[in-house]
Amino acid sequence: MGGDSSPVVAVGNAAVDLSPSWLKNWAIATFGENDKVVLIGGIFVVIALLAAGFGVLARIRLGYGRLALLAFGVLGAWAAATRPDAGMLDVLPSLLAAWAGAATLSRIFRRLEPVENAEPAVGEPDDAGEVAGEVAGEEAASEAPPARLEQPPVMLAGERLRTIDRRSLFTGVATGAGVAVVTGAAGVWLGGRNNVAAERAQVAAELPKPVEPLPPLPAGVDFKIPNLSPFVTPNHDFYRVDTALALPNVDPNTWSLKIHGMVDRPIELSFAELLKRPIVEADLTLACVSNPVGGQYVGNARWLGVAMAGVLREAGIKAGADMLLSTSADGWTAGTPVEVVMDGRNALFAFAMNGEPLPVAHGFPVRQVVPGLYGYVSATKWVVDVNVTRFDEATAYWTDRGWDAKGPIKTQSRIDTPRNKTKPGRNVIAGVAWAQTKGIAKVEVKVDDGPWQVAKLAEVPGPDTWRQWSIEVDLASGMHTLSCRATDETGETQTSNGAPPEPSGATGYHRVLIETT
Ligand SMILES: Nc1nc2c(c(=O)[nH]1)N[C@H]1C(S)=C(S)[C@@H](COP(=O)(O)O)O[C@H]1N2
Ligand SMILES: [Mo]
Repeated sequence: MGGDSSPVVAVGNAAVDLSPSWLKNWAIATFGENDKVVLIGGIFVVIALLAAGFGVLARIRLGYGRLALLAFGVLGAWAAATRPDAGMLDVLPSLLAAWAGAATLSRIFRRLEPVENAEPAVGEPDDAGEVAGEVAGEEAASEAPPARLEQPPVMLAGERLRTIDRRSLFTGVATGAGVAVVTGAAGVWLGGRNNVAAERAQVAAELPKPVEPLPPLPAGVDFKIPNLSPFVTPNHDFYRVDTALALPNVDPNTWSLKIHGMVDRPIELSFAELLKRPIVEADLTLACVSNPVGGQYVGNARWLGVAMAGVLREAGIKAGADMLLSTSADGWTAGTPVEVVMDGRNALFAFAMNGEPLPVAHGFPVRQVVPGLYGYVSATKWVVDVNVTRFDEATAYWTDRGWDAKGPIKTQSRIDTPRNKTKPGRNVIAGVAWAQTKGIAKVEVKVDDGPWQVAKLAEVPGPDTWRQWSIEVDLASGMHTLSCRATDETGETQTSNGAPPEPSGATGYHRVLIETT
């Protein structure tokens, strides 16, 4: 059972999967990392509107309201059961929620006292099956004096006219709300059983040492300029992009990684077995293909992991295989070119990030990190399975949705500061640039239509990380456009041609409009 059996999360996940790529891309671009909050908020709004609609249905006939709730529960259960990591228990929260809703609805309606001698207002709809009762009611009403004025407010509810005793209506609603809170809390508590905080602490206590520990980062990697991205992105600031609404809680004690498909010897590694292999430490910058020019979906960390190439060599990749189709615990997939992983770069099955076990949001207990490739084709979090296959035989999650099958990162640079306002006169302009596996050789900055000026570069531990840059310029008061561009160590300067993220990564120069006052 995964963490996503809550009706809201299950429906949300299904909505994410069923929605067209353009909508997903728009959501990521518009709401950024808040896309999931917006989606879940939207689902709550839809549910509230639906619930109001069910109430109206129940007024016509209580059974209709109950039926609508049940249908909604079945829909939620279907969404939960069709998740890639679903178990039988996952249908329970939706069905229980629907049952609780129907019970609350009945309770509230039972509190509406039948009106003994009121008649329905002319033209108000009533059940066709109640004609006899209606006639009888009309006869009764014609015998006794109309008592409607003395009655509490009347509404048409269920099969009969009922009055609302306000106090019992409120206690009924309050009971329903109480049941919702208690069952919701129980659901959160039950979900919390899957919480892997204790397992993470255990891994932290026994984090293995790398074969060749990296020297501490030289002070020169970081200019320490206010608002300039620090060289090392703290884990809690690291961008997060994934399709998971509820994070997979994967227990390292039961986790295993299967390597199979076009291999000589399929292997399955437990977490303990993985950690017994030679441990590699590496500074690597990860970037998302959805990152617009100047965007924030890029971060740099010091990782601990096991070389993917070593594990794959042990399995023995058969001739003709050109793709590693990796799958996460929640069923997401990425297709990574074999030759890229085997070419000697630091492609890792990583288990630690900046000195601590991977945060759950970043793939605990094990994820892939491949320098030089966008995350969608390489950086599988919560990885459990690698199928060695061929690009002409298999496709992966985002390639099925129109993105390029192979996703080499594009050389990029970004202005971090200033971003909108500054003082006239001498100013420091600073940012980061990245071209993983190639390295950054030069960054240039242009003010308005002036000449390209070469910026100062910070130190870097190697070619796989981003590189800070800075330059001092004089700015007259008024509006200015600042642009930057990077050249990688192969001598190639990033293209000025603008392209959107889809299908293979954004291009163009980052430009910011600055007002000096
Ligand atoms: N299981 C899983 N892994 C995934 C993804 C995902 O949706 N599910 N998204 C990928 C994408 S598109 C990127 S850019 C990176 C982001 O990693 P981060 O969230 O740790 O920054 O994870 C990759 N790994
Ligand atoms: Mo991504």
